[in-house]
Amino acid sequence: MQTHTDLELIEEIALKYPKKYKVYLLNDDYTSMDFVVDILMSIFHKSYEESEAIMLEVHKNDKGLCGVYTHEIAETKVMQVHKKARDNDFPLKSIMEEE
Ligand code: TYC
Repeated sequence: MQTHTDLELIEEIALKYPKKYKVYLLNDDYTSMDFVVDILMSIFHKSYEESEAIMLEVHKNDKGLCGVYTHEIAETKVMQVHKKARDNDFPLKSIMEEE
């Protein structure tokens, strides 16, 4: 009878449960509050109210969670934040961390 090798089992589990990554915004002294709210609505698809709450959380505590995604999507969100910030001359930073 055909049985699973350990490696096949690991691959099967990895396919079933892909790792997830938390994407955060970081505080700085120069990015405008309105711009951060716009980023949260346009890139992270948050409501205006939720965006304002996350922005204030970052402003007060230096870091705020914007969403949890697979690796490729998290990487894309971070890149989109950096591009939009750069295009608007703001130093806003975003980071991702394995969950
Ligand atoms: N601290 C900024 C200000 O006072 C606002 C801000 C909030 C900046 C969140 C970045 O991720 C951020 N204008």
